[in-house]
Amino acid sequence: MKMTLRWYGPGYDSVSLQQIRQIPGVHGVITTLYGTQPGEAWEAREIREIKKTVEDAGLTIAGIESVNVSDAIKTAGPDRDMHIENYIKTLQNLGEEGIDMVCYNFMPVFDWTRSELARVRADGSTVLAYNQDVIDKLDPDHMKESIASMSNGFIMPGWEPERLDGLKELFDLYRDMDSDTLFENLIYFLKAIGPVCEKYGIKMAIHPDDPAWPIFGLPRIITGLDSYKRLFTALDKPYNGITLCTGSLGTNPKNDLVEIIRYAGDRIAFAHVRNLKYNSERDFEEAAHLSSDGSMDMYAIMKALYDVKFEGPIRPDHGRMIWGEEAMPGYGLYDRALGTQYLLGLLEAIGKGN
Ligand code: DNO
Repeated sequence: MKMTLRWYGPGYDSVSLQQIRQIPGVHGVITTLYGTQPGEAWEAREIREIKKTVEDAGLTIAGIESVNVSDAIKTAGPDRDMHIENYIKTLQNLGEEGIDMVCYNFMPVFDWTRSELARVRADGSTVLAYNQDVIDKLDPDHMKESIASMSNGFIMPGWEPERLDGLKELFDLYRDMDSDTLFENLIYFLKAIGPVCEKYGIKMAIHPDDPAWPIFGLPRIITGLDSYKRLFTALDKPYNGITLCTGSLGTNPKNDLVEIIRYAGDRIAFAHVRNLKYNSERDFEEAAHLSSDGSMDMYAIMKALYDVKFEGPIRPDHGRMIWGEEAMPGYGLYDRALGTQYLLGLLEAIGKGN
């Protein structure tokens, strides 16, 4: 496994590459061209530039999170094939630079969803949290204001201001869509990008829906073991891989993460490993990576990844905000750095014990 940290790129991230370089065992970053819009092609020049910036700091790009898929592709809108052509160009340009793991999601309208971005825990740290009653009362027409007041001034992935401006239109696009149609659109997309993925050895790593159940009446298709069975049956190709995100799949306590890891095996192209604490059936909050701080067994998760011989990039995920740090919610330096050391410690012990 290659331990990495997500880095949003120059101008977007409060964490520097120089800081990341000093975290023991972290040699790669997961990054993106944050300013690009879904549907447009990434220019070779821009990819080379960010690659050089990362390499000049003594690190490598271990993968991209994300090349976002446009709503036209997700809804089979009029621009679908043009956007797919652009996606293929992007993959080709990434492939030419030796980048071979691309994380993406197929969630309608919203990427991940939380009801709070800074819930205070007993130790004074703050974390992202989710309460179903709050979500049920949220008015999509006023989300822009709610998000702006919660995000410390950072633009968050999937919640870009221009996206929040067009929410009503976006909801309309998905209004009559059922999950079967959304799934068909996913397979259409994956089949179309197959040749370029195979040419460059690129693994596509679909991110699960977060939370792992339908919200705001929108369809959801990647929520647990059955979704993966359906996905791999519909397109049985090595490039059709997944991002094993414990924090997203784990929002549903019925998901057995170890069972999912064992089933998905070498289709796991990327791993996001973090812990959650369930407070009730309708409420959870994010926790430190340490098992005893939340509800998950991180040893069992790391052991399962080790057993399936997972060799791809892995990263700690959302961290708590601690020690007075001001950063994008979930993406500060300190708690994620602690997370890397804990996960690497588990791995060392697992490796030596085998
Ligand atoms: C949130 C992330 C997601 C993820 C995308 C992948 O912090 O886990 O934004 O990057 O869903 O496309």
